[in-house]
Parts: sequence; C-alpha cells; structure tokens
Amino acid sequence: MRWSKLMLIPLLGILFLSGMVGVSHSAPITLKLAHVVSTSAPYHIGAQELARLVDLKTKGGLKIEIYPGGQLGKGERECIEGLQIGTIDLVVTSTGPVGGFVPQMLVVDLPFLFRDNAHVDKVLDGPIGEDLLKALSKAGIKGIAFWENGFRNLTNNKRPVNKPEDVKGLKLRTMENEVHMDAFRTLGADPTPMTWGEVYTALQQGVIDGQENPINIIRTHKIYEVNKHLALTGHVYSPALLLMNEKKFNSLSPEFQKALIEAGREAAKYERKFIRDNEARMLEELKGFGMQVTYPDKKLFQKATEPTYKKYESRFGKDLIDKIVGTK
Ligand code: EAX
Repeated sequence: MRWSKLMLIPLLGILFLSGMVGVSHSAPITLKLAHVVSTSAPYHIGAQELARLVDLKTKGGLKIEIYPGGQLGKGERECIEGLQIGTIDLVVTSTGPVGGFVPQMLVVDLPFLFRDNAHVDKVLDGPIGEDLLKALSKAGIKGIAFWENGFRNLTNNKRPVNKPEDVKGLKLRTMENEVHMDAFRTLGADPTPMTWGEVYTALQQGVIDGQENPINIIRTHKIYEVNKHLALTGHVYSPALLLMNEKKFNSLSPEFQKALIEAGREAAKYERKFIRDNEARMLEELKGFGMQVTYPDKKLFQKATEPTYKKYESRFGKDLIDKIVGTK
C-alpha cells in the first residue's frame, strides 16, 4: 500500500493533539508584585516595565501581576513581611523600612551620604550595591536590583523652612527608619514613624505637621493638598529596592532567574530615568498647586545632621562610609 502524503495529515493531527509533537506550553508562572504608591508614581511605572520585559524574555513563561497602592500591605514594612512569609512574591519599596530586616541596609539612609545622581548610580550599581543586595539573603530576601525613590525634601503646614533652626518643634512623620528619626531629633524636630498609607490623613487632620519625601511622591500623592510649605532640603537620598522571596526565586529555572535579574536591572534604569526626567515638571506643578517652595542652604543642614553621622559611623563601619563617600 503506497503511503500518500495526504495520509500524513490526520496522523500528524493525532500526534499533535496527543502532545507528542508541536511546541509544549506549560502553564505560565505568575508572580504577585506589591507596592504602596499610586499608579502614577514611578514604582508603578517601573513595575509595568518590569512585567513587560519579563514576559518578553521568558516568552510568556513568567508573568507579573502588580498590586498597587498598598492593596497587599498598607505600608512597606507590611509588604516586606508578606514577602518573607511568601504571600507576596515581589515588592518594590524604599530602603526606609528595610533596615529593620537587614540592619546594614540602614547605611544608605544616612543624611547627605550621596552627592548627586551620578554618585548614586556609581555606588548602587557597583560592588558596594552588590554587597548590600547580597546581604538581604540573611532575611530570606533576594535583592534583585536598586531602583530609585529619590532625594527627600521636607513639607509642613507650620512655617517656611530656610535653615535648620526652622525645623525645631515640628511634628514630622518619618519612615520606620531609626537613622531618619535620629537625624530629625538632632535638628530638634519631633519624629513620628508611620506607614505611608496613613500619612495623607494624618496631615489632613493635623496629627502631624509635615513629612519628607522626594518630589515625585509629594506630587503623585497630592501632598500639596495637605501641606503648604516645601523646603528643597535633599537631606537624604532614598534608594528603592526590587525584592523577591528568596525561596520562590530559587524555585525558578536558571533561565527564568536570569531573565528576572536582567529585567529588574533594565527596569531600574527605566524607572530612575522616569523620575529624573520628570522632577522639574513635577516641581513646577507643585508650585502651580500653591506650595510655597524654599531653597535652604544644604550645607547648613549637612553640618546640623553631622552628629547622626558620627553616631552611626561605629555601627556601619567608617571604612564602608568612607568607601561610599570616596566613590568618584
Ligand atoms: O517608597 O514611606 C515613604 O515615605 C516612602 O518614601 C514612600 O512610601 C515611597
């Protein structure tokens, strides 16, 4: 009996349907990513780019579902706790609360440690940043990449701030970060640690007088509606982090792990660029919304917060701080 080519078609059909030929498509793995900021904020913009890149690099094998605005945890500390127990897979967070899980991460929150964006990128994308990411493993956390929150500035409802003395007596919300709290105590303020999700209402009700955050957070969370004065102190550079539950990361194939790391670092550049490209526009918009902006002499604030430096030098090691400050 002569096999005609035509007879092959139903045979291939049966083989294909039986899964013996054709491309095998196992179900995609979906990772839950949490952050606490609005969908207009840079963390969200960066997370969307991360999801796009991961999907591309894994040909749809790995998907990221983004849960914005504190849906999976009111504050960043709660999100990191969820990541540790595995209810959340990925978190984008400022380094603020991370020092509570891995104390040496607090070093990056020292006032005036970073000179400018170029200095930030050199340190955080180099061996010092790599070591800090690796240190997160002690807390069951995989540090994928340093993203950006930005240089923090001071807002309040009481008075314009032009010099350190103007901060005396202000009831200021800080992140749950002992270095920030110490710096503001040194300035004579009354620091109150609070998760991000409660800050707007606390300002609205006058429970606190002010808070401090980068321009992009002040703008995208409408802080201008509840705080009149903005002082461009730039008192701390606040890195952000893309974190993952380490067990979950290790359970992925080497190809997916590589794709996630690559995508996380490419999205870092994208997110930082978004912040830096939009900072001037956002500041003008804040002025348009009626914020009274002052430009204090940063050197005076740097001098006034030096005691915090001295206090933590012994904690983090003078050599690490000198290495960061000395990075050109
Ligand atoms: O990470 O809590 C804060 O002030 C953070 O800067 C904000 O949530 C973005």
